[in-house]
Amino acid sequence: MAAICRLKVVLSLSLLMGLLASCALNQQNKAQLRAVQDCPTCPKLVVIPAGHLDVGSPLDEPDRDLDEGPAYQVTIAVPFAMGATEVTRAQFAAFVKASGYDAARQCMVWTGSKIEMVAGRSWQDPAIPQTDQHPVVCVSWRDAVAYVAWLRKTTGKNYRLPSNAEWEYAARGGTLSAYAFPGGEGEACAYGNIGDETAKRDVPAWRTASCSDGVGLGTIKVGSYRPNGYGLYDTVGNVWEWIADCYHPTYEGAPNDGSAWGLASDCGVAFDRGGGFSNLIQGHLRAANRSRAPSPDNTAYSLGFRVARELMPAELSQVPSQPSGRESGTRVR
Ligand SMILES: [Ca+2]
Ligand SMILES: [Ca+2]
Repeated sequence: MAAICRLKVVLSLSLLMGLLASCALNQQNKAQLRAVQDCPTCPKLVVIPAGHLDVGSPLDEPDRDLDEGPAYQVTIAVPFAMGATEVTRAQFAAFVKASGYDAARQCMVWTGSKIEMVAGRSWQDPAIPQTDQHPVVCVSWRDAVAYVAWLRKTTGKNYRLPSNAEWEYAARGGTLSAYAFPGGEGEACAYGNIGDETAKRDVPAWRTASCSDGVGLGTIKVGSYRPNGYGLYDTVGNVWEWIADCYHPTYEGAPNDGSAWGLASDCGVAFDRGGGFSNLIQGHLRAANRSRAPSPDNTAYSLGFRVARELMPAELSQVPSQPSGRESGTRVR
């Protein structure tokens, strides 16, 4: 009888140790889902935590535009994934090769004295030197939407363009200041390829930031500068990025759940975020700034996009819990 009891104790201890080991493994797995990539040519994604943010700029922010207000609180209730970088030429080329998609064949480019629409310019020939690892440019909103639709079809995962609220929330990376990086505009050159003193050498008449990022008139390989607090690269500069939403001239009536406020194709007016290598006005590098595009068919040599994707239930269960305070993006009112 005593032997049987000892056996029970040993078995119970083994069971307990097994459960503890299982719990530890689950904790380890939970801590692992910070990045996702669904195929070798798919964009690398990083997990953006749930949280909340006052989207838009406060009334006293220098250089603010009217379309950045009124600031309103958004709650991102569920973590989601977002491209760590802008979509590259190689990634877009994989889509075109597999699908036969016919992308835009005209583009706004610098022609030596001004920026103008030029027939025949395209993502393959955007009038600036590029490698496969540079961001794809000269793609319209419709081209970007076609790309994410193809990703949905080939991966079975819910890819889409980021909503305006998602983009600003993710691009801020937990910051609340006018610029989503420390030190103000003079430090922007550490975080992205912007209209800088290098660009001024290419086009002396341009107004530029007072720092040097080493790149003049053109793009650079994605991920070349410091990431933000969520691990996103080039949310400052390199290329502007298409947003899913319809453009509204103010935020009056915008949804509070982080979803897109209609689609650009619904209203015929699109917009983009983050500034680019050729945009030199201080205001464009602010986290709340957005740039209206007359049509979803617009294209420009400094305009590309990044993707967003909803996380699957099994992935959501592995998202690590949020460090205290990082999710909060509400300004003191
Ligand atoms: Ca630059
Ligand atoms: Ca960018």
